[in-house]
Amino acid sequence: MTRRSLLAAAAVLVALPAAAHDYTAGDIHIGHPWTRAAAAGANGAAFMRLTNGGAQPDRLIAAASPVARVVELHTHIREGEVMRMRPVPDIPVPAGQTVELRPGGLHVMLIGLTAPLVEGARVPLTLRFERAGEVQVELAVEAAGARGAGHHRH
Ligand SMILES: [Cu+2]
Repeated sequence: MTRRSLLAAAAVLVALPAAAHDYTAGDIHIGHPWTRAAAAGANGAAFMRLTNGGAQPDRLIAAASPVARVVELHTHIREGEVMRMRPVPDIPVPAGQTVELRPGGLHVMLIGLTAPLVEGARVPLTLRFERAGEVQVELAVEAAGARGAGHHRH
C-alpha cells in the first residue's frame, strides 16, 4: 500500500461517523434512518431510532417514499421457529421514550422498490406522526447484509 492510499483509507475511516445523521419534527427526534442495498423490484426495510422528547405521547402513523410502490409499518412476530412480518397500524412513541426500528423488530417496509438501493446513496422517506406531523428524512443505504438479523419473510 502506498502512503497515499493509506492516507485515503484513513480519511474514509474518519469520515464514517459523519454518516450518522438525524432529523427533528416537533418533539420527535429521528436518529440515523437507514436501509440496505437492494435490487429494483425487491422489498426493502428502513430502520431508525425515534425519540420523543416531549410530554405528550405520539405515534408514527404513515410513511411514503418515491422509491417504493407501497410503504407499510411492520413488526416481527414469532410463529413457532419462524419470525414473520405483520403490518401494524402505527408505531407508538411514548413521551420521553426511545423506540428502535431495527432488523428483526419494528421497521418501515418498502414494498416493490422502483429503483435499486445502492450502497452509499441516500433515498428520501416521508414520515407522518400523529402530533409532530410530516417530516422528510433521507435513508442512508448501507451494505446488503448490514447489522445481520432481518431475514425478511411474509
Ligand atoms: Cu416488513
